[in-house]
Amino acid sequence: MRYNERMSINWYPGHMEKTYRQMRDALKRVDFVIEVCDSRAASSTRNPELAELTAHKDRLLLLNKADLSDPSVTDAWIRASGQQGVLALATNLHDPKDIERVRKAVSTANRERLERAKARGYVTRALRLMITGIPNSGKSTLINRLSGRSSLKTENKPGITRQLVWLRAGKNLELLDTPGVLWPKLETTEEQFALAATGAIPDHLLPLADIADWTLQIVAKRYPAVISAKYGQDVQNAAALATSQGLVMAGGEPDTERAARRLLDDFRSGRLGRISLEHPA
Ligand SMILES: Nc1nc2c(ncn2[C@@H]2O[C@H](COP(=O)(O)OP(=O)(O)OP(=O)(O)O)[C@@H](O)[C@H]2O)c(=O)[nH]1
Ligand SMILES: [Mg+2]
Repeated sequence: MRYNERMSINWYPGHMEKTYRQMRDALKRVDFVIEVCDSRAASSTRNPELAELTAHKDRLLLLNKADLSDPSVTDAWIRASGQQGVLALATNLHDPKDIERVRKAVSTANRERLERAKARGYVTRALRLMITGIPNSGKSTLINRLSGRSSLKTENKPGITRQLVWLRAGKNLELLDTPGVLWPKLETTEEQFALAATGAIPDHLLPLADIADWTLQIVAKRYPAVISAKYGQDVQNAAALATSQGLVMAGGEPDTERAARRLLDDFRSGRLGRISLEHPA
């Protein structure tokens, strides 16, 4: 079955609905929120319901996986976020320097909180920091890095964390890991494919060849030289890629599925170069 433009995906497992309720409750005790999105698709990988839920809190946005996205586009997203009043940082969570930058931003927010508390004569306590974001954006990785331990399970597939978990990091910081949450209905084709291409929703929700075709089309439009440089030929879709790469099935038919998998693996691992699928308006 090929994808029909009017189809909308409904991937809203029960734990996501429960997570919203638990987050709303936990927010009463939270001082600061970090939202983690994917810098390769910094519009589709931000959940508007989370922005609404945390609007009254001090917030920081991480444009994560910045090692895989186009640096100039990521800079443009940082500026766009600043104009909307939300401080944003581009991060590669596997780079200790970036973890240090996040730590500094959190310390600055904490200092302001402590000064406010002191002025009112309150006894100060550890900063309570909630990490939010859509599935597979890097939330648990961030907490593992900030706490210097690997207590949380992380994996390059969506839906790994299923429960809210508080962790202590030293005497000044408490961290709350949350399961990735989406919204009940993904409405637009662009949004669905951007989430699929970046691995925020499971691959089986859409035909793999369609995810690859969409990705190829965006890459060709925004980075015209990349496809021919990588595969030796310009190809418009997964079927053509299969033919050009000699990926054929037993009967001689092009193995579109294998070609789609190869293209997506190359994109997701950065072997196509640093690519941003979405640019600010
Ligand atoms: N290349 C790259 N990979 C990253 C970065 N940050 C996290 N990852 C990888 O992204 C994958 C997902 O990370 P997790 O920390 O499990 O993501 P999560 O947001 O907790 O996901 P859920 O629990 O499913 O919501 C893992 O394979 C991480 O190693 C980054 O900055 N760059
Ligand atoms: Mg997680």
